[in-house]
Order: sequence, then C-alpha cells, then structure tokens
Amino acid sequence: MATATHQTPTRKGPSAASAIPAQVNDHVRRWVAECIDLCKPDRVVWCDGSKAERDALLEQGVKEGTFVKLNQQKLPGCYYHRSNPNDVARSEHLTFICTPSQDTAGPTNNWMESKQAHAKLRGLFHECMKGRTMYVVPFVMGPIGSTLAKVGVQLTDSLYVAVSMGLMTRMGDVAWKQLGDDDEFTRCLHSLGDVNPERRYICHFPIENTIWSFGSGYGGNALLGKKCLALRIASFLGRREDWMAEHMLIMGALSPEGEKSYIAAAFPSSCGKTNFAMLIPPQRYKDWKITTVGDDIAWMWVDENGKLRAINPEAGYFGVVPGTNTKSNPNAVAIVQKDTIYTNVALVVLDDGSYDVWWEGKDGPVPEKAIDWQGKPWTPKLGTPAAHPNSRFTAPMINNPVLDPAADDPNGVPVTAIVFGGRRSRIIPLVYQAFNWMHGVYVGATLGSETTAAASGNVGVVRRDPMAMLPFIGYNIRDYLVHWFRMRKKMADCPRIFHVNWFRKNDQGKFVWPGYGENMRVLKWIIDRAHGRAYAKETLLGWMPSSNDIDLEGLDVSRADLESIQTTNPEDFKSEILSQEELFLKLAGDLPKEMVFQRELLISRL
Ligand code: GTP
Ligand code: SPV
Ligand code: MN
Repeated sequence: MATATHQTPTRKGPSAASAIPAQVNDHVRRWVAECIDLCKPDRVVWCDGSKAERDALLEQGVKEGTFVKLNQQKLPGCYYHRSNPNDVARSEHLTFICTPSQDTAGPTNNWMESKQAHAKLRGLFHECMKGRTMYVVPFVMGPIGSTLAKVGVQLTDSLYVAVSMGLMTRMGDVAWKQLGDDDEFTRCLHSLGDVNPERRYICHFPIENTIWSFGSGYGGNALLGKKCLALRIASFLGRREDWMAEHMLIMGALSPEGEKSYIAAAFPSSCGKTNFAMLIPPQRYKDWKITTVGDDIAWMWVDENGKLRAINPEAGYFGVVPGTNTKSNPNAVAIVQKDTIYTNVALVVLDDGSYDVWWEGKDGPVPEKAIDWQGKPWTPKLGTPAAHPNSRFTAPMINNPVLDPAADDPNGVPVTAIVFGGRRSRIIPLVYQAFNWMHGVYVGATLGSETTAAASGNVGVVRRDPMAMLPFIGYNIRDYLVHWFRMRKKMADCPRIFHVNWFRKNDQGKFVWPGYGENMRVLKWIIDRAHGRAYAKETLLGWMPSSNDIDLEGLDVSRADLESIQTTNPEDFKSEILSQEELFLKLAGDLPKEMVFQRELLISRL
C-alpha cells in the first residue's frame, strides 16, 4: 500500500541545517531571523535551486512519506503526493486582504485590519515549526532581467511546497543575485500548521509586500509565488506602477504565412486556460503553430511605442489533471511524462510493485483496481472518482514541446488580442468581439462563469467573475476597473477584445462545440479580426461572425448547431443583464461611470 500520508510536516529526516549563503543581504537575514524566532524550527535549510538539492529533497520526501516515487522507467523524475482531504482546493472564504482601511480591500475581498491580522497570525505561527524544518526558498517571478521581475522569499515547513516552488518559479541563488542589496522582496511566510480549516488563513498585506499563509498545503493557498504574489500582491503594485497582473494565459499563433500573433486570455479557474494555451491545431490547420508563453498568469505593461506587452511570471504549470489525454491536450500529456509531481490523482500498483498514476479521462483502459486520492482501495464499481476533480500536475515549463521561444524573454511579447471566456451552458454565444476597449472592459468586468472544483464551495452555479480575477484582485475592485479603463490612454494601438464560450450545451445537456484543438477555428476568426481581415456583423452583444465565417469543414457540427450556440435571444439576454446587477450592487455608489454608460448602451441596443 502506498504510504504517502497527507501533508506530513518534516519532523525528522536527514536534511542537515545549512549555512546562510554568503550572498544573502542583511534585509533578508534580519527578516528570516525574526521568523525563526517566531516559528522556532528545529532546522533551517537554505535552498539553492540546484538539481542535486532537488533530488535530495525528493528522496527525503519519499523517506518521510510526503512523496511516493513513481515507476522511473515509465515516468522518470516523477513523484506522487496526496494532500489532506480537507485541503484540495483554494479556500476563498479564508483568504484575506489585510490593510488599515477596508476601503483598500473593497467589496469583493475578505478584509482584516492589518494590525489585527498580524496579531492573530502571529499567535498561530508562534512556535509552529517546533520539531520541523524551515525551508528558505528564494525565487524570482518573471524572466530574469525583466524590469517587472519580482523577488520573493518563502519560508515554509512543507517539503512538498519547497520542491513545488522549485518547479513553478525561478528558484534558488538566481534570486539573491536579482535582489542584490535591495529590501524590495515579498516576504512570504508559510506553515502547514495542523492543516485544520478552522485555523486556516491566507493573508495578504499588500502595503507591506508580505504574505502569511497558515494551515494549508494546497497550491493556490501555499505556493505563495502564484496566486498570492503574482496576482494579489502584483495587481496592487501594478495599479501603483501602471502595469497589470492578470489571470491570463499567453499564447503565440504563427500563421502559414509566417505572421506571429500573441493572444492573452482570461478564463476563470478550471475553464480551459492550460488547454487553450497549448492547443494542437486540427489537421485542417496543420500549417498553423500554437506556442505557449504562459498558462495562468500574465503581467502586462505599455512599452515606449504604446504597445501592450506581456510576460509570464511563472516557470512551471500547476494544471488540472482529470480529462487530460492525447485527444484533449496532447502537449500536456507530453509535459507530465517526466519531472512532474502529481497531487491527488489515483495510484495503480504495477506487476513489479512500483506505482503508476491514473485519473478519470486518462488514455487507455480504466484500471480494475487502484488506490484513490484519499489512499483507499478503489474499483470502477464504486462509482466515486478515483482522482479528485481538482487533482493537479506540477511540471516545469521546459517540458512543454510547444514552449514559445519568447517564454523566457525579459522583453515579453506584444499582445494582439485579449480574450475573456466563461463556462456557460446557456445564453452566451461561442464568440463575439467587443466594439472597442471601453466596451471590452465592460464585457470582461461582467464575465460570468459556472463555478468549478478549483475553489472549495458549490460547483456549477453562475457567478460574476470580473476578468476571471474575482478571487485574485488584491485591492478595491472599483479601482481595478478604473485602472483597466485608464490603461487605454497609455496605448497608441490597443489589443482587440473578445469573448468566447466553449461550454454551451444543447437541450440534451451535451456540449455542442467540440472544444480543445478545434478552438483553433474560433481563434482563426479572432486573429483575422484583430488584424482587420475577417467579416463580422453588428449585434446586441458586439461584433459576431456569421455562421459562414467559422470554418466547420471536417467537423461533426452542422451550420444549424453552430447557429444554435452563436445566437442569443434578447429575452434570455435580459435575464443576463439582470444577473449582472449582482456585481453592480456590490459596487453600489462606487461603480465607475464608464461601467454605467456601457450598461446603458447595452440596454439601449436591446
Ligand atoms: P486553472 O489551472 O484552475 O486556472 O484552470 P484552467 O483555466 O487552466 O483550465 P484547464 O485548461 O485546466 O481546463 C479545465 C477543465 O476544462 C478540464 O477538465 C478540461 O478538460 C476542460 N476543458 C478545457 N478546454 C475545454 C474545451 O474547449 N471544451 C470543453 N468542453 N472542456 C474544456
Ligand atoms: C486556479 O484555481 O485558478 C489555479 C490553481 O490555477 S491554484 O494555483 O490553486 O489557484
Ligand atoms: Mn488559475
């Protein structure tokens, strides 16, 4: 039986305490000393980011039961981890923005007064690492040398988190070099605590550039470079410094004629960013090449020519596993063949006693028996999922066969189009284009999507998720929307803005659009529109392709099917407008006037 226990903190183990590397500056030394004093770890290990260190940590994790080593012939460098069953998704209700005034956090965030938050969390962190090892994990978000790149240092008592940060960020000595003598780094303190949801807090102090996360080992709650730094803290900094941190993939599209376009797309959690970012065009589009710059987060700024540019601050992927197969996402299948950590999928015992992984929607036959994500014996007859619906892979981006050549470029890539999208079984059409930037911001701000397993809570209810950033805006949404509107003024030529919905269903409850690689057909229209080439008709929602403008050749989708998901009945759309009120009411008197005008224009088009 696999021994991977959930979230065993490092209580014993061979990891020798390590000396403070010479290049660590005094600001860091002082802060780490304070945290040691607070948390009282038995040992402190300073991570250098080397391959040897990584291998040693993985081996140590196997001994301690944090990791199961998978069959190394089949899956070289791959390990398995199982989290506590109470800790399998982001906990939005336990996530706080901590500032002196509630107005800074605004109506969509949980807020805690910063002094009170520090006092509360200090109580939890007090001596929490007794008997444990503290890992000091220095990291850079963004390509080295980028003017936007940010340094963070995470202190954690989770070996799983330390190793995962090594995959997801540019981790190690490179960060000390980037930091130099500076005091400007995000202070990230993390402890598993006792992994108790009653004592779980993910607290952001944007004004102090600090993150304190206690009681969870799950990705978005615990890998603090990702959602906490690269979205919540970064969005706060971006507003102050005139750039944007967004929950967006960045993809390159090279046409057969050799024209390269870059597209940034914001879809809420578990709504298709990773899949879209690395799609393989269908046979009919085989002369197109799609490449990935990023699959989850984009940092964007306006360059000296007035053009919007983007970098991906991450260096790895933390992707949804279920449903990943050679048909839906062949590149993701390739990515997870080596140097990958699998979290909360199922294990299969092979004939020689070694372990393989399995999940719902994997290629090949369903195993007769497996060990499910909770460590329990599983057979298909049970009818329960073997892998958790939010089980994830953590893999370095260099594993990606279609990694864009500019993925590591500090100058980033120019953005031709921005795409918003949600998971909507009804009403919202497959694709449309906003009339202009101002309208596009409105379309993004009123984005709706059915909730998924990526966050704990109900699944499948439509909620407003502005720019797919509802859980990630690190400050007042009023100011966030104003920031979006104002960015237009800095741009000489702005990206065109679109909205897509791959998830519309028919009366039988089936997806009408095949999705995945076939989304290339919609992308083609988007690119042609962005370059001023394709036809569109003016509708209530925006510019839409007529049914002849989307190529259906070779697809099992009829023109009538396409029309059924490309039309919106004005009566249905009235209910959509009413449900947008949920957001407007939250903003109450603070709704930016551009939003009010756009809503009036929309209503007048009905
Ligand atoms: P996060 O990592 O949570 O931010 O998610 P994501 O936006 O990267 O979503 P991802 O690409 O991992 O897809 C999430 C789920 O949506 C998976 O189960 C996919 O199989 C499914 N999915 C992705 N693209 C499509 C599509 O075009 N059509 C349909 N029907 N499902 C899709
Ligand atoms: C998401 O939920 O949007 C994710 C996974 O990308 S997590 O890093 O956990 O936030
Ligand atoms: Mn995400």
